[in-house]
Amino acid sequence: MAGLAATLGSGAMTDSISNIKDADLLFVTGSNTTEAHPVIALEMKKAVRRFGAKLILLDPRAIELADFATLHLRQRPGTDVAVLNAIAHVIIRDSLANSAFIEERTEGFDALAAAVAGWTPERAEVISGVPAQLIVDAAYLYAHARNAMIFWAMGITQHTTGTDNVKACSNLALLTGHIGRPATGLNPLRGQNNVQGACDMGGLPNVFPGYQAVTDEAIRRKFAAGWGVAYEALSPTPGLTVTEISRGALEGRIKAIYIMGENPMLSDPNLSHVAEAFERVELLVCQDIFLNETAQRADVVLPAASFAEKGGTFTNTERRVQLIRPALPPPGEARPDWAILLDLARRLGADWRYDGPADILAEMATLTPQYAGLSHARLAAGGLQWPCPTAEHPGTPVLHIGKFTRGRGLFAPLEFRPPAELPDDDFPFLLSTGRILFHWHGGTMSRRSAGLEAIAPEAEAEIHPADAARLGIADGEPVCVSSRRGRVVAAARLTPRSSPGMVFMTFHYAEAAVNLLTIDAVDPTAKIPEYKVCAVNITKLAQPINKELSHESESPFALA
Ligand SMILES: Nc1nc2c(c(=O)[nH]1)N[C@H]1C(S)=C(S)[C@@H](COP(=O)(O)OP(=O)(O)OC[C@H]3O[C@@H](n4cnc5c(=O)[nH]c(N)nc54)[C@H](O)[C@@H]3O)O[C@H]1N2
Ligand SMILES: Nc1nc2c(c(=O)[nH]1)N[C@H]1C(S)=C(S)[C@@H](COP(=O)(O)OP(=O)(O)OC[C@H]3O[C@@H](n4cnc5c(=O)[nH]c(N)nc54)[C@H](O)[C@@H]3O)O[C@H]1N2
Ligand SMILES: [Mo]
Repeated sequence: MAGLAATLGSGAMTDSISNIKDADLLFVTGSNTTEAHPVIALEMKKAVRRFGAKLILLDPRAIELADFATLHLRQRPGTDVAVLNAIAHVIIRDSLANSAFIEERTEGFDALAAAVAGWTPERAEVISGVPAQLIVDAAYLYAHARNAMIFWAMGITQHTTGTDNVKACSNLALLTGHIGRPATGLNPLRGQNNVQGACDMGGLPNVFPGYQAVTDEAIRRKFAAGWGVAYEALSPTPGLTVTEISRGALEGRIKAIYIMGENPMLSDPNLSHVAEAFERVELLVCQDIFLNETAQRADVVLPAASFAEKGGTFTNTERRVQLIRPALPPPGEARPDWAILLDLARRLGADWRYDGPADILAEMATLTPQYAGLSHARLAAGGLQWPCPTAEHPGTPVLHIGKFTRGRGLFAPLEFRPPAELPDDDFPFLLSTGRILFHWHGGTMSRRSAGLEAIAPEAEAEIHPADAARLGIADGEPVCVSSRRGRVVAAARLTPRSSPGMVFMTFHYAEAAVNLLTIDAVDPTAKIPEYKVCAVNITKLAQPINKELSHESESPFALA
C-alpha cells in the first residue's frame, strides 16, 4: 500500500479478477499464485491456455506457474529492483515506452530515465543472475502487449526494499500505459479473506477508515463529529506497526497488547524476541477462535465466533465488498468480534450503540467515502467493488481510468539495495519462507483438518539436489536449519524448485517454527519484515527427529 499510495495515490488492486481472461500478457512476480491464490490462478491458466495470453514469471523458484510461462526470469531473492530497473532501461532505450501516456498522465519521467540509464541488462544480470537476454525479451513482451496486467504478492513486498519493489513494478505500468483500462494495471494480491476490508476500516496505525490521515485536522474534526466524541479525544499521532509494537514492549514502552485474530508467536519474525516482548507486557489479551500459541501466553482470552458463525462483510482483493451470513450458531461462549468489542467499549465508558453488522456498515458508509453507497440491503443482491460513492453507483471494477487518485502517476527513481542479511561462511544458505497450498499460516485452523494434515503432515526444507549431495543429505531425512537467531528441524525435500544455495520453508508448522530463524529487519517505509531473505546453515541431524513433538502439546521453542 505504501508503494502504490506514493505512485498512484491509492494502494489497492487496480483491476478485477474477471478481466484476467482479457489480458494478452500476465506479468507475475513474487506470487505463488497456484498455491496461495488458487482461484485467481485458474483465471490465469485459462487466459494462457484458452486465450493464448503470454506469461512472464519473475520468481526465484520454479513454482507451478513456470509450466505456463513464456519467460521465467529466476532472480536471486532480493534483487527485484535491479531486474525491474533493467526492464525499464530497455523500454526507454529501445523506444518501447508509451510517450503519449507519459506526457498526458505522469510526472517525474526525466528523473526515472536518469535513474535507470545505468541499469543495463548486463549490470542487472551480475546482481540478479537473470540472463540479460531474458530481461530484454521481457521488456519487449510487456511493452508490446495490448493489455498487460502485473500481479505480485509477498515475494515483492516482504523485503527491506518492499516499498521500492512495488514502486519498480509501478514504473513499468506508467512507462507503457498498461494501467487505467480493463485487463491492465498493478494488482497486488491480498492475502487474507478480509485484509483489504481491515485496511479499508483503518486497521493501520496512521489512518482512520478510508485511508484518511490521523494527522489531518479536518479529518479528525469529521470523525469526532461522526462518532460524537470530543475533537481532542482523537490523537493526531500515528501509532506503531506490529514490529514496532514488539520492540516497544521489549523496551518497556508498551504495557498492554490486545490481539484479535492473529498469532504473532508463529507469524512474526525473530520469534525469540517476540516471546520476550510478550513476557514483558503487563497485560496480554487474545481474542481468537482457538487457543493458539499466542493465546496460550495471554492473561485474558476472549473466545470469538468464526466466519461461519456470524454476519457482516468481507472485502476481497479486488475491492469487492461481500455479505456473509451465519451458517451455524457459535459454540460455547464464543461471540462475534464486533459484539465483544462493543461490550468492552461500553465497560470502558464509551456510549457505543449498534444493533449489529448492518448498523455498523451504515455508520461506516457515512465516514468512509469509498463505502458511501454500500448497505447490507444493497449487498444482499451481490458484492460491489469500491469506490462506490452513492446508493445508485454500480461500483468500480477498474481504478484510475482517465486520472490517477493522486492526479498524475508518479515515476519513482530507485537505487538497488541488497537484503539486510546475506549468506556468508557461517550461514552459507539463503532462506526464503512462504506457503504451500495445503496449510494456512500458523496452521491454527488448517492443521485441525485431518485431510490437510494427511497430505502435508510435517515441515519440509526445500533443498536443491546439488547442495544435498554435497552435504550428504537424502530426501526425507531430518536436517537442522539454523540462523543467527535460532534453529529448527525439518525433513529435507530435495527438488530443483529452488536454486542451489537457497532453501525454502513454510511457517505452517509450530514444531518447526521457521520464524525462529527469520530476521526482524524491516522496510523503512512500510515496516514489513524481510521474511523472504536471511542467512542459514543446514546440517545433518545426529539423532532422528522426535515424531512425538506435537504443535499443541509442546512449546514452539523446544528446539530453540
Ligand atoms: N494455501 C494458502 N494460501 C494463502 C495463505 C496461506 O497461508 N496458505 N496465506 C494468504 C496470505 S495472508 C498471503 S499474504 C498470500 C501470500 O501469497 P504469496 O506471496 O504468493 O505466497 P508466498 O508463499 O509467500 O510466496 C511468495 C512467492 O514469492 C517468491 N519469492 C521469494 N523471494 C522472492 C524475491 O526476492 N522476489 C520475488 N519477486 N519473488 C520472490 C516465492 O518463490 C513465491 O513464489 O497468500 C494467501 N493465501
Ligand atoms: N516467515 C514468514 N512469516 C510470515 C509470512 C511469511 O511469508 N513468512 N507472512 C506474513 C503474512 S503475509 C501474514 S498475513 C501473517 C499471518 O499471520 P497471522 O495472521 O498471525 O496468522 P494466522 O495463522 O492466519 O492467524 C489468524 C488467527 O485468527 C484466528 N481467527 C480466525 N478467524 C477468526 C475470527 O473470525 N475472529 C477472530 N477473533 N479470530 C479468528 C485463527 O484462529 C488464528 O489464530 O504472517 C506473516 N508471517
Ligand atoms: Mo498476508
